[in-house]
Amino acid sequence: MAAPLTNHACCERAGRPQSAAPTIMARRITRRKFLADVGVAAATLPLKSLILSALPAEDESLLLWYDKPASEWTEALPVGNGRLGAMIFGGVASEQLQLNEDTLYAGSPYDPNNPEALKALPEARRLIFAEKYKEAHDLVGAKMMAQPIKQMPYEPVGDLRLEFDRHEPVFNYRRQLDLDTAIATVSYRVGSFPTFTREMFASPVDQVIVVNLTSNGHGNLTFSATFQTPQKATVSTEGANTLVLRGVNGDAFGIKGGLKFEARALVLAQGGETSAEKDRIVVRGADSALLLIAAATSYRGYKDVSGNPQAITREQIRRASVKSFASMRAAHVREHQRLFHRVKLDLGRTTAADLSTDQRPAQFLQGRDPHLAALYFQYGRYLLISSSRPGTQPANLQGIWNQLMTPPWESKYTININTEMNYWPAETANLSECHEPLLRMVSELVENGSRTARVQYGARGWVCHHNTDLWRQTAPIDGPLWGFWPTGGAWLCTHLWHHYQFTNDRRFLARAYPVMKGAAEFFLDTLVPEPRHNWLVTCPSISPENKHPAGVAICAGPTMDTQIIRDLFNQCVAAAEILGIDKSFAAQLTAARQRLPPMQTGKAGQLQEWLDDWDLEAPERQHRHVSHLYGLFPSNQITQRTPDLFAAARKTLELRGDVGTGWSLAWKINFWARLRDGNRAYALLQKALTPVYAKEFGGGGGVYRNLFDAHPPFQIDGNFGATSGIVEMLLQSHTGDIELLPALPKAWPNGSVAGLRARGGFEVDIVWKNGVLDHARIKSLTGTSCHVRYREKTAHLHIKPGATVFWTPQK
Ligand code: FUC
Repeated sequence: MAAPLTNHACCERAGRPQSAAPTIMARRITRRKFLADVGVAAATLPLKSLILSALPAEDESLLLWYDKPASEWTEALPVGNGRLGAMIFGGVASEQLQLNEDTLYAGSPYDPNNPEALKALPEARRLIFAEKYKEAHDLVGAKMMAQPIKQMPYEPVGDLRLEFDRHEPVFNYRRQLDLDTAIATVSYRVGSFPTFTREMFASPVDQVIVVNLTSNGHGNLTFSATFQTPQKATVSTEGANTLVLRGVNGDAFGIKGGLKFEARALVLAQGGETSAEKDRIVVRGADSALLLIAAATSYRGYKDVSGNPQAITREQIRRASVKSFASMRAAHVREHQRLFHRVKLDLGRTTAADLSTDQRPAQFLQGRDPHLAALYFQYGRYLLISSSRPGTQPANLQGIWNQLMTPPWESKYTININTEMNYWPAETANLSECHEPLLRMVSELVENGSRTARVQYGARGWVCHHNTDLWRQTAPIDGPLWGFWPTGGAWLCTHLWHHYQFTNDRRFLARAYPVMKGAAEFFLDTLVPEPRHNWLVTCPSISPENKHPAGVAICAGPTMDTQIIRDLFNQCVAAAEILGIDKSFAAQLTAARQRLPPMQTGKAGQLQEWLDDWDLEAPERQHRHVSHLYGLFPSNQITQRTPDLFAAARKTLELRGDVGTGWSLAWKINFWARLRDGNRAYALLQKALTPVYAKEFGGGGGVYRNLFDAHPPFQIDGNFGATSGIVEMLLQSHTGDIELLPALPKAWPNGSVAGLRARGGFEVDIVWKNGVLDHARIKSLTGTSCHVRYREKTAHLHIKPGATVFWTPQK
């Protein structure tokens, strides 16, 4: 993990003015009409502008579109380049781009480790083994939690506001996000004026957000641009055409803000007049205008805040301003499509797919819109590309999109499920590069994690509990019910191994190995024998956030911990062998692994969540976390090759039921796919796609109008989890075999997918007809041999890297 890592120089709504609702003439505008209008607009313009406004040939099926502006944040459309994000509202009188930069968190480097924890540790263990759980919970809460007990929130930069003079009456309004080009477009006609069009994107190539305003007439564009922000910041102008927002980040939970940030917008109008007025740039009578928006903070790393955001944003704007809109647009689309085009999914299309996006979930629930599942799948890929690129911060609870100074759960990294879920589709849905920010974050946790291990446990190695933030903090937060869980860092380490499994990148493994080894060392030092069987267990720990019959979560050796540690130890042993190093350490791990508790089946035939058979007496039987099924997904410890555990896992899921928050439903799609029950996985996908804005919505998971997943509130993990679940229905490779269509639901009798990835270094295309595999194509990226399976048919294939093999089992 020591590879040089790019250092990217990279409001609360209440009380902030909202865009006045424009009068929208309620006439539905079709995509054809939209393109025709834009085309007409282009036809009346000089050649240069014509190139600027022409929409390219695009995959028509991958649009989110609406016939009204967004009236709330979860209706706005997200664009992002991994680092910079914008939520675009598409207002007519007033456009709002709510802006984020991925290093703008509150606080500064800090040390929350609790020096009293180590003294309390033996007593906490004694109480737990004496079954005095409530007393142990109180002790852990009083003596062993981080100080402060919260981590730092992710914060917004502010909004770019555009106020337009012509806004009534509006005809032919349409706004869309094209997943294929990663461009958001707003288009409408005002009265007898011709069509106004805005194209907007966040360029990963030029590191700016680009807004291009056109109108198909001369001198029609009159507007002002300004910044608004809930931050401690000032808005000023430079020259006649530059807006500057300059501020400092917030303090939080007693930690002082230590970051400076700056956003700049350069307004380049063609024709008309541009001038600066106090805190705004005013454009009058222009033909078109190009806005370039840059934002950066002084964050240079988790212990370095010495960057110069002014120099960074000036330079980014300077570089972009010498390029034409057309060339920036083309470079942006090319870079997006380099990643996005790797996977195609066709599940069939009906006329329901022509409806505006907010009407489609209801159709999907009626079984009338199979295409929405494909759109949702590709939206997950779009969101990962837009929120996580090499060199950026990993996607947090909201990806990179957040408008609040105090967002839910601080919009940071919850690593007892949510952050991992964000990255489940990274390898399988062919976006391996987008995994990089998470993999780098794991290595960045080692320093603070080693301090937590030493200070709080007197242990070697490193540990991270159930959350981390920009500052890579690792101590237990929130309280013992949620936070006293030492296995978060270990779970993240399994991502290092998975990346290797999919890529066969031995050099990466060599860099990752010390990180994995450090995580394992922590457990060699802190696992303790439990009194009944002498099994080695974590203690204190919790089965994430779930209370057992004593009414607290604190316990010893929850099943999930053992499963994660078993994976970590196995993966370290395998990595050491591949790398030809560390034999004696591997032997220690093998010996310790043999003393871990086995997975146990309880009195209802379920997989036990805890060492004791408590599941039926636990107070929240339908709890959203199904932590002990980590062994089923994402791990491969429970498969058809372990039939008793496989049946017990199924029983556990049946007992839990199908209710859940957004991410919980998404996890269950993956579980049912691994249990090879495609119809049940599909039923969960339907729940995940329930419109939360429908009157009949009963709570617990679903989607907003912009197809963001609802916990509720918005949390992006459910988007990524469902994307992963759709892959798991079509292709699995966790048993060593490449399994084709392991959980195909009846709802998708005919279809095809191209470009999914399988462990071992393969890319897989699958075509099916009438519910049966027609053929598959397996391309070797780095692997040389694989075992392919479709139902009971199997084949062993030898494939040279770069070569493709065609497989038709029936014929
Ligand atoms: C965990 C979950 C909550 C929420 C939060 C961000 O604590 O139990 O449901 O997703 O993370």
